Order: sequence, then C-alpha cells, then structure tokens
Amino acid sequence: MKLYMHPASTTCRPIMMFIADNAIPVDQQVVDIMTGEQYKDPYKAINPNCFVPVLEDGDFRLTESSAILKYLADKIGSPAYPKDLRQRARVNELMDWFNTNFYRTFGYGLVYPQVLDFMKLSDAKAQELAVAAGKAGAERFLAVLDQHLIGPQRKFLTGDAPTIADYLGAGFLSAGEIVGCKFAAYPNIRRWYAAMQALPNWKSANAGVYAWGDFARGPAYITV
Ligand SMILES: N[C@@H](CCC(=O)N[C@@H](CS)C(=O)NCC(=O)O)C(=O)O
Repeated sequence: MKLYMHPASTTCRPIMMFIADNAIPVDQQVVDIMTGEQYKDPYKAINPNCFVPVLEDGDFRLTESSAILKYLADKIGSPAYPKDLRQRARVNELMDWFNTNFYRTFGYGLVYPQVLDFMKLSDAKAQELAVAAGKAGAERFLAVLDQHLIGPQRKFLTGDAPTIADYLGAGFLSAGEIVGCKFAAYPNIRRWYAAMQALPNWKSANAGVYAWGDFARGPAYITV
C-alpha cells in the first residue's frame, strides 16, 4: 500500500500514527502541499480535490482521512475499530463529530486563520472578529468534548484503549500546537491528550506539527 501524505498535515498524521502503531506495511510519499504540488499533475489526477491524504491499495484508491483509518483498521482486523454494531456506531459518531463540528470550528475557525496567509482577512478588524468567532465556536465544542465525550472517568474516548476515533480526534486537537493552545479550562481533554501523547509513536508521527509550531512561534496568538 502507499500513502500520499505531508508530515505537517492534520489529516495525515492520525493515519501515520495508526500505521506506525500497527506496523502496517505502507510506503509513504510526501506531496509538497507547501509548494502547490497537490494542484498539479500527476497528483491532481490522483486526487482531483488536491488534498492529502490518499491511500492506494493495489488499484483501489481512497481519499478522506476518516475513511482511510477505517479501511486500514478493517484491513488488519484491529480492535481499534470494533465490530460490535453499537461500539462501531459510537466510533463512527465520534469520527464524524471531530471531522465536522470540531475541526470546522477549531481548525478552520481558530487555528488556521491565524497561521495560513491565504485564510487571513486583509482588514484587521474583520480578522479580529473572525478569529474571535472561531474561538467562541471552538470553545463550545471543546466543552462538549471535555464534559460529555471524554468526561472525568475515561482514559480514551470509549474506554481504556484508543480507537481510531482517538487517533483522528487527538490529531485534529494537536493542530492547536501551532498557535500554542494549552486547553487549561478543559482538564478532561488535557488528561486524554496526555494519554495519546504518551503512546510510543506520537512524537514521530506528529513531528511535523511541532516543527510548524516552532516555525510559527512569535506573534501573540488567540488560543484556548
Ligand atoms: N476531508 C479531507 C481533508 C483533507 C485536507 O484538508 N488536507 C489538507 C492537509 S491537512 C490539504 O491537503 N491541503 C492542501 C490545500 O489546501 O491546498 C480529509 O479528511 O482527508
């Protein structure tokens, strides 16, 4: 199998960590999304959305980080994607929640508009208001994550062991490293995130986001 990826990509890193944790034989090919390789052939023909990740398994091609995690987990029969109907439905629910409610507000509302030039608004006041709205949206869903989806007892989202929802969710949360988020108001998130960071391949799989954080350091960012 082959994964087209970029080391700093929030949607690739959860897959890279799952591959590493399970020693899945997957070649990884960097697509340089910083220089626009994704918008040109041959990559554009591979994924017309011009996004990483893409997984290739023989002549089967798959886009979408959530779908790729599910495919890989099923391919190796991993308990991280339970077979039981309701347990699987819960994992699917969490992955959809992170992919839509959470990432839309936290990633695209709060983090990226502060660090990606093409997302910044040229009018300073408009930029300030947009980031403030992103922060409010992120806080709404962080509170749900902290108090309801994790809660005071659980180590991981559904119990004592991580599922692919933990891989996806913690990877999306780690985008906050770029602007220096500490999540101080969310003790359950901090505990869960620390448990994910303690897994053996966290540092190597997520090196790209820490490097981005070092590169972005300097301005006083709006954080949570
Ligand atoms: N829904 C897609 C989103 C993928 C995505 O946003 N990829 C970003 C990197 S994290 C990308 O390739 N960006 C390149 C660009 O916007 O030009 C998924 O979950 O796989």
